[in-house]
Amino acid sequence: MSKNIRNLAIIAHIDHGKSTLSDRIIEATNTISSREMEDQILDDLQVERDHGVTVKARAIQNTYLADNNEKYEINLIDTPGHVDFQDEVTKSLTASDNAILLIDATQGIEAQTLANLRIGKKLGVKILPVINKVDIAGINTHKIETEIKTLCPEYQNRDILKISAKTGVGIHELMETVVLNLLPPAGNDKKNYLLWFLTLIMIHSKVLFYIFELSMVF
Ligand SMILES: Nc1nc2c(ncn2[C@@H]2O[C@H](COP(=O)(O)OP(=O)(O)OP(=O)(O)O)[C@@H](O)[C@H]2O)c(=O)[nH]1
Ligand SMILES: [Mg+2]
Repeated sequence: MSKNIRNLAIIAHIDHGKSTLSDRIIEATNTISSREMEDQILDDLQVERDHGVTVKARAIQNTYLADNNEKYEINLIDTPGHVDFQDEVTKSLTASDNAILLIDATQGIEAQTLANLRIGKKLGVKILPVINKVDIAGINTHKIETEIKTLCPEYQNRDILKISAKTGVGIHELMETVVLNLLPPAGNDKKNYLLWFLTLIMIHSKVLFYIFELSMVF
């Protein structure tokens, strides 16, 4: 039943914490045991681990037991933030009904924040803006919140979620917001699954090409 499915991409400027947030979501859903868990676990290509940069979107299916005692399937895609890999973001958003737009509290709105938000809106994806890295001392989120509300007027009268993907602060509230406020897939279940898996195949088929490209870049 698609009512308890959330197809979700995490989008952001480079280094704003998408892969770290993916780790926390994987933990919150017990998808991978704590023994097997490691930082930025979805960045499994050697080149990604060497440089701390995501180059290839990754999808992972998680089951979340919400406070209302219902189970939700959270199909999560961690996308790259580097402008060279924007194609991956577009494909990921095509398969998603929702996107977490993650904003680093120390950096604010940046070029890829805006570019990815534009793609998401164009594709009709529901955007959930979230401010990350609130564990860092001395940050002031007021200006970022005002900017977010200008870019996403639907949040004008709502609090913007603030989290630390590193320490886990705010992750439970984020998970509950995902299941309560974000959208289930519209329409036919079989068609949705087909689209999801086709997108995964497309994403994975590009990996060899990216490894080749990166060997030229780094
Ligand atoms: N202090 C602090 N650091 C964080 C937080 N979230 C992520 N980081 C750090 O920020 C850096 C980048 O994190 P990533 O999760 O790799 O960022 P990303 O958005 O996936 O990066 P790309 O995929 O390359 O765009 C790492 O050093 C993380 O440890 C946070 O909440 N607080
Ligand atoms: Mg990443």
